Amino acid sequence: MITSIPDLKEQIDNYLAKFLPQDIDQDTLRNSMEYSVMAGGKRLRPALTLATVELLGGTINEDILRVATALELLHTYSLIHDDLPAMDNDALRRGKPTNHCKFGAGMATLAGDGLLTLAFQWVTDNNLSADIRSRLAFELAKAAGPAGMVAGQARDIEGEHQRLSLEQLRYLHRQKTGALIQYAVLAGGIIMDQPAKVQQELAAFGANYGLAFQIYDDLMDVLGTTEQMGKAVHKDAAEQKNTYPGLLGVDGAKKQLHNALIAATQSQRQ
Ligand code: GRG
Repeated sequence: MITSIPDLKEQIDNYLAKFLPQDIDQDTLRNSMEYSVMAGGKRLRPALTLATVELLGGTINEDILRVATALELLHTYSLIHDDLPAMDNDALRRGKPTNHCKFGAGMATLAGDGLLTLAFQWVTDNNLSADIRSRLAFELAKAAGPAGMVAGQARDIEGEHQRLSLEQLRYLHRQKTGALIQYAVLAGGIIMDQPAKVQQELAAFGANYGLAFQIYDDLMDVLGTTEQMGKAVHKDAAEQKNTYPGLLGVDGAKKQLHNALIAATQSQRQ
């Protein structure tokens, strides 16, 4: 059975609303963690895991939902920390005041720490086999940690002072946003205990899809909305240092987006 994306999102939202508060043993910390997790968001990463499980013939149950929603916890941690005054110093996220604007930088840092560690708890305290749980945790550490997302964020901070080449930018994106999206797909394959060849294909699809997602996000920053994407209403691309439109212009970025999507659809043949 293939569940629709809105239904997947509803299952994810319901799981988070029910189980997140149960694992947080301090009132302000609970409010702060819940505030950002329940602030909205597309739930793209857990939906990718659940969709991959179903495409591989599996059925969503509470154990699988726990692993998938762990990705949303981890993703939300990255957004809270990314918004902190010491990083991007953003005031709005998901249409609401950022966590540090509402709870202060100290509590926001702890909310992120709590979500990151709780993600590993959820990936490992479920009824999947010990082998699957350990592979899920290992791959998540590689994707989210200093070999993946954290390294990408470090490249991003350093890149603020220099203009990156396209190759450097691609690598930065691959780590900063691509690694977690790639993991989201891979996790579906691990849950379904797929052979190495299928895992490689899922990883290739995830990497290309993650790149396409980031280029699209860059383009949206310049063009505004999907409706405006085809029109000539856009900010000066030169303002967008170290983004695809900034390096290649809007048309060049659109071409790269097209290429990444084609590569994603052909991943099983690579
Ligand atoms: C702080 C270690 C650390 C890492 C932060 C992912 C990240 C790294 C920063 C986010 C910066 C950013 C806005 C990147 C653009 C692409 C992106 C990840 C957008 C947000 O993800 P969505 O669109 O957001 O899935 P929602 O709110 O829908 O969940």
